Amino acid sequence: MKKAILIAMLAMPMGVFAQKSDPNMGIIPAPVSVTKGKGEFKFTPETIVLVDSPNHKAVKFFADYMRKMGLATAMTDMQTVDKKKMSLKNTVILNMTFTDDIRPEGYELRITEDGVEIKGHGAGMFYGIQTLMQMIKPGSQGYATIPCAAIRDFPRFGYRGMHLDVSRHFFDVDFIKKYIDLMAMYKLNNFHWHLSDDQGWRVEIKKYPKLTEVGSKRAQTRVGRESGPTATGVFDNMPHGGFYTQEQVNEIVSYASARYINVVPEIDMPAHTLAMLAAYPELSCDPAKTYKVGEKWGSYDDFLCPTEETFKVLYDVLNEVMDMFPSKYIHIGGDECNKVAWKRSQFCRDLIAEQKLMNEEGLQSYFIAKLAKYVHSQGREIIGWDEILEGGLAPGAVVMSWRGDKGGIAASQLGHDVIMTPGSGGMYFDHAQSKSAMEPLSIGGFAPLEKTYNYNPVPEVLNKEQQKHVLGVQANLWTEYIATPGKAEYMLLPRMMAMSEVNWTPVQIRDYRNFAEQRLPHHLAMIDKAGYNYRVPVAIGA
Ligand code: TNX
Repeated sequence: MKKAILIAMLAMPMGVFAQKSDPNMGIIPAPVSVTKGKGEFKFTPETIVLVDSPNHKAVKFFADYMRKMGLATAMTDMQTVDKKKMSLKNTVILNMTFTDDIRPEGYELRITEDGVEIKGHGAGMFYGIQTLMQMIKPGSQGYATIPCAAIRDFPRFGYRGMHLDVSRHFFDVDFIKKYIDLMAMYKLNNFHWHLSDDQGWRVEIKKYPKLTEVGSKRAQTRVGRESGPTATGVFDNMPHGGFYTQEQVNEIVSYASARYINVVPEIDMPAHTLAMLAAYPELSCDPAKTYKVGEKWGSYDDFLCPTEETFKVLYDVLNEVMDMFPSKYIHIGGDECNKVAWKRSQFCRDLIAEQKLMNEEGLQSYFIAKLAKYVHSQGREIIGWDEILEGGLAPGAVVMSWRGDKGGIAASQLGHDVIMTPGSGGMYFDHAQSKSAMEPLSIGGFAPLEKTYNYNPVPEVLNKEQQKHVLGVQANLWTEYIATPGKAEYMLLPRMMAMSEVNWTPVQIRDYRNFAEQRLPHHLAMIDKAGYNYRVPVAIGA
């Protein structure tokens, strides 16, 4: 049934989707302002592409894309042409040295029958190119058409994030690049890479080789649900592992940077650290115990002990992480610490008394504050999950609000920046997309496309000043029940497109029907052609 709909859809000519009645001309995320023109620009082998900054990375990206599409041969440096002699007909101009006032990351795109011009600096130029790419209708070799329009555009939020958990299941470098490609298409600019957790440590740290030698491998994985009527308690008997070398990390960081995407690394602490303890038990509160990399999901009672020795190791690890990742933000986790190991530990009880902390919550806050202080001393800022509010926020900490909006609200009222990523707001892409029995196994929770689309990231209770602390929105893809690239893409798409619109498009323009009925089919066809898996929304509301 689903397949039949998809085939029928893909069989339709692309033009059908960019109908006249669609005010957004098929573009996702919908631009700030679109004025449709008459007619179209015809791209031919004679079309000249004029650029004022030939070495700029956005230009290089465009050149690559055009080559792949079999269009335009070369980018011509504007300085080298005599403008007086040249007719401006049949040209595409990428203009980065203009004086008009364009918002950060914004662009202007004009398409007439005579030519195309994009104005924008850096990221803005890149996003103008992304929009243009969505509008190009390929013809035969060397030919294409683009409908006439004038578009002015800029994002609603500066932090537009997509997360991926590579600890519960490892995904290789090729997949990470494919993931980043999608983010670029939808104008997302922060890739949150969840590199460590109980079930696997995934990044090479030269000073502590056992983190990957031991911590990146688990002997088996428990399959099926953890609890409830379908819980199995059965293990698959299959070793699972993998990690990224520092070289591979550098490759990913520069691949992302060429697409104006910053990579935010996460080293989750103090809990979710069983893989670390398996490698270095001396970092735990009970070093005599032996620890195994986690083989089942959920939380564990063992995690890092806040000794000076532990902090020394963590600072070393963070040093290597900061060398690999130029990101202003370093994510230190902070979630789901049940404090059990600390309650059992005499050392922790003494530390609580010595530091005059209230209790274990105070200890969590002490722990995060020390990490924050260190990261700040290196000129970076920390992000933590909303549990870092408990026992007091570290100065300058940015909060990721995942347990609803309340953490985000509290943090912005305290004057801290926040990133909204609530499970209850449709931002957990490990949740099921429909209630159909056909959906693959997922962690539980329900996040249909429309819910993601309609999420409001700026709660009304915040006043104007507090609202400014909402840096943007992120969706998370936790991979307990996602073991393959195909399933990851299925869970990601098309919800990521809806999330991109929450991040980019002014609220007044957001319109779910227009998104789902008039624009989405064109995008599903595009990603299908690019080789991605995705869920086909059967009908509106499905
Ligand atoms: C909660 S979100 C977690 C993750 C799980 C996720 C599953 C967060 C900070 N912690 O460890 O993978 O739920 O949805």
